[in-house]
Amino acid sequence: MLRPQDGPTRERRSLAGLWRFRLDAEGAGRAEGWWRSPLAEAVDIPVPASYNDIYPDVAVRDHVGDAWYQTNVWIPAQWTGQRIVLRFDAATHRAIAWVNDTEVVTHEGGYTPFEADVTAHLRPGAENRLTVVVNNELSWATIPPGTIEERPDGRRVQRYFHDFFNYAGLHRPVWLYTTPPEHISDITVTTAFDDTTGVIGYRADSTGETDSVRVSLRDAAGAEVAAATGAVGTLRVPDVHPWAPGDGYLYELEVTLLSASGEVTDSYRQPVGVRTVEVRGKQFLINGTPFYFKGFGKHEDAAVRGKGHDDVLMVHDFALMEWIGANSFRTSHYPYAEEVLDYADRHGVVVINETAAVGLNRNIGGGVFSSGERVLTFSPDAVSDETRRVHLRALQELVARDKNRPSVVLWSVANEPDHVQPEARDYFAPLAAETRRLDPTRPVAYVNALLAPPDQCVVTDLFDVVLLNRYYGWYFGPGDLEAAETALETELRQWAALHDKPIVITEYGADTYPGLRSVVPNPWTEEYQAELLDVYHRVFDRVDAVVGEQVWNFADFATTPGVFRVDGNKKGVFTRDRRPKTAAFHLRARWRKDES
Ligand code: GCB
Repeated sequence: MLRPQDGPTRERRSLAGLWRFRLDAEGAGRAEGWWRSPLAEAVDIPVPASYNDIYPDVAVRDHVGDAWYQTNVWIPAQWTGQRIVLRFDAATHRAIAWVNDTEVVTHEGGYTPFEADVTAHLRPGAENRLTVVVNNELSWATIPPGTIEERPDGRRVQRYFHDFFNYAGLHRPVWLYTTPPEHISDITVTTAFDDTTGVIGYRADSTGETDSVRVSLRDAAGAEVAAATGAVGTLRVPDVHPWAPGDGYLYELEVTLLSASGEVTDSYRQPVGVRTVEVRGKQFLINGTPFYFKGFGKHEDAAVRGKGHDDVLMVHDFALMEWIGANSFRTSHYPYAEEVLDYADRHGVVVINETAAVGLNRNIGGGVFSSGERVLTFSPDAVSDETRRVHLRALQELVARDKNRPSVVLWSVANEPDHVQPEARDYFAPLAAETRRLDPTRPVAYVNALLAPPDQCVVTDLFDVVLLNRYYGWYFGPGDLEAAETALETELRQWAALHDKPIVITEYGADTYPGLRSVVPNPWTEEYQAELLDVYHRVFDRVDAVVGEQVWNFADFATTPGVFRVDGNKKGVFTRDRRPKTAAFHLRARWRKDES
């Protein structure tokens, strides 16, 4: 799916700003047709942002159900004759949109874009009304899943099994953009090397029947290095400058659509990073060179704006990651804003790209393991065939969105699902197969939680890389780092003996209250976090199959309240306002030790 872009044949308009907003817990708006007139009893709401923390009101923060957004937009008369598209970069977790009185699009899933051709419904040269209802309810038929508790007093409370706050709303930009009626609808690129020559396969999809396609590849200085005609083809670039970790070198592929008479109908510029990814035995190779992941599991999370995308915070986070020596991160636990992936592409930051399939496990709740009898996760009343259909669709949308990104080196289909119940295999086999079919160029993995010893996992052989979240010394044996060191090493060696696959530790860490200090390593102190990380690092350095370490978490983040959480999850190496804890300096010393 192409992003909106300005260019000789296209124009885009951001709809960021203050919209009108109204909560609708009873769902009256759908029956009463609230899109037909100016939203009554509305307050201002900023877009993009999560709505939950904008007002000091528990009814807003903990709202369950519909929330209505509305704005008015002037459409320039010059847009007449163009195709006009309304695009939401995300609406969490589902939405319906109307232009004036007409419903134009509906979408399920809170973290991938969707759009509608609204040419027939907008009036150019006039003011138009745009209304969106966003709904945040989670069930066993949603990704992520959840359940709604009906209280005796009539309140409905959302429960979920993931450990981050269920922020909702229009978190990401909303656009109106134009394309010519006949236009480029999609571009796919793949890259390889023939010795020092870059080989770029491309495919341009378009709507016009009689059009022809011309492509031109320019280097970062703007010089053309290859060109071709035809909707499908291959370009060769001698002495190619590869995209590599730490070196986000991008070429630009300009695709031009020509009419039968040779006039330019449409054009689109697609960034291209030339690189390869391969899993060979226990190694993870980027451009044929073993790669070691250093970095974090992150969240899109900040005070007030919740999951609202913000360029200020994004650039700051990337700057802190560079300061600390990180070369990678995981989009735990949902696809991040496209601006974030753009930045990673341009700066050579490596990304493990994850779907929003978090919490597919009835034996863990919010990172905390239940101690009782094991319950069934895969069953008609929990994770069912319907869940799998929604999950599959989420995967398809993620690959469609991010398939051309050099930063993305691995798809993560789920975080910590139940991988022990035999039915897990039937659930994940088609998802792994479909991801490979959609994208044969990248490895596929799922993220494993410590539910059982390695030989009891029924799905690892379906995947290419072993991704492990481990909490020895925290949830398992809190306070005992000696035991943690032994248990971690024993387990990692078991994985390495069972599977000829690389291992990345995608989570390890300890909750840490900033400013709490101790001369002996006590849980929750800054010293304990730093020492726990040091212990893990000693083990990683002794086990060859380990090809990466991503600390949980980059920064403290909001969760549902609970006795295990102090104003949110405190496993951040940085606080929520991005101040370093002691562990940050330990990580920096380790991750930048090769620099003089
Ligand atoms: C996990 C989850 C993550 C939690 C973390 C924790 O295993 O993947 O979402 O936040 O543990 O801190 O409990």
